[in-house]
Amino acid sequence: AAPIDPEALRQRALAALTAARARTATLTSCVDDHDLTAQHSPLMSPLVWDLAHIGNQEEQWLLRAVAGRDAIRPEIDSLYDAFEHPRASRPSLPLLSPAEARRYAAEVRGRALDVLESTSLEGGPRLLDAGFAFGMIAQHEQQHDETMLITHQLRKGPAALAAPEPPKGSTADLPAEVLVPGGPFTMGTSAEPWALDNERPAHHRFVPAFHLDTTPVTCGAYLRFIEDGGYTDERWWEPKGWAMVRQHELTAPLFWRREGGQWLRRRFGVTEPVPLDEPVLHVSWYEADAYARWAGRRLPTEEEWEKAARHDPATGRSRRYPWGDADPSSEHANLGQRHLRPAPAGAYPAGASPLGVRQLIGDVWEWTSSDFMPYPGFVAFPYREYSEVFFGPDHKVLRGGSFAVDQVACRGTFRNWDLPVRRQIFAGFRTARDA
Ligand code: AVJ
Ligand code: FE
Repeated sequence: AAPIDPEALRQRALAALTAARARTATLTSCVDDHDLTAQHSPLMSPLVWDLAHIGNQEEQWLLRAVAGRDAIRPEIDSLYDAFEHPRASRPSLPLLSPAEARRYAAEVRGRALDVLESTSLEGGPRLLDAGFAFGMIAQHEQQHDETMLITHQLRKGPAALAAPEPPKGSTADLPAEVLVPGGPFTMGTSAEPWALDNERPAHHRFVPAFHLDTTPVTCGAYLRFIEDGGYTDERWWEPKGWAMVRQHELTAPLFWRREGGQWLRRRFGVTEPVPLDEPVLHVSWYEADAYARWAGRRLPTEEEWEKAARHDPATGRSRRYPWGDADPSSEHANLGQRHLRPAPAGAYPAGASPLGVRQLIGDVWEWTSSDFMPYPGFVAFPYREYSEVFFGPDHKVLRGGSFAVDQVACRGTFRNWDLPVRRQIFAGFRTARDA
């Protein structure tokens, strides 16, 4: 790939940081101070914690690590260290108030932009190469913007956020599944300048032929699983998933409820009939896995997902996105909290892969069958706590990003992970079968 002009990189970093802060501002100004400091779920931090944590990470990496500055408020570091305090305990910490957190994040940002202006993005230390540290911090803020949107979804009370409807879509003229031919492909990347450590390095994998759903599984399809007694039939469930279903008496995805013979779901403070043509959302890995088994299918592996998303059969090359190497536009994918819900299955024809797979990027995170493991040649960078400490059989990989993810933190190689019991994240799935 051609080297990127340093001035263009600087502009790209500035744009990514600015977009992230605009989203953070919306998510932390649409509710009052009570809602910013309250704990809306033991699974989540108070919104004001995310806000100051965003500023603190930016200070640690852009002001201290890159520019060698002293800490602005060294006494707050431990409050905003995600490993020191579990989420449920964060409301009882002496956190910065909403006004203090805003002031702190703004002060850090002002100084960080000075650093961006005065720092060379060519060569130099690896942390700065191609503006990596700035890209990493923009991604970090956008990841917390997704986390904060999850907190908003868990918050009781009337809607505080609004967005236009996503584009329409239909599966009427689409095949149910696509055959991905067997053969090698290049997984991961060594070229994408802002790719995080767990996406690296590029390496070859042989993937046998398989069939993959053209679109994510819809609420309508998932409803057939429910109505066929899926939640009461132990045959479909992994033992730990079955135990979860029994213990919590699960009968449907999170935020669904049945009333007067109708399935309703609550979405950002608004209750509506379950939209049958929309990808199902708020299911755990265990539910996705059980649905797939009920359907006589299975979840795709992570490498199957990435091959479907990136492999170009015409050239044998792995591309950045299903549609090619171009950055995502609003024609390609439902990203960036532009719409606060997934688009119907079959939307975004311009975002299809060469084989015709739709909506791999955006809409809903897609559970894969794979454990979160390092690629051969993995090197933790720049800190072990981003990825390395999470590797192992406890976490399952999710791919493709949701409507809540910004494009800076979403690409064909991007890997997300979570515990298989998690349901509050914006996750759905699609299914596969051996060819
Ligand atoms: C990659 C989404 C699992 O939110 O725990 C944010 C991202 N890491 N701050 C998370 C992250 C540090 C991470 N996930
Ligand atoms: Fe973080």
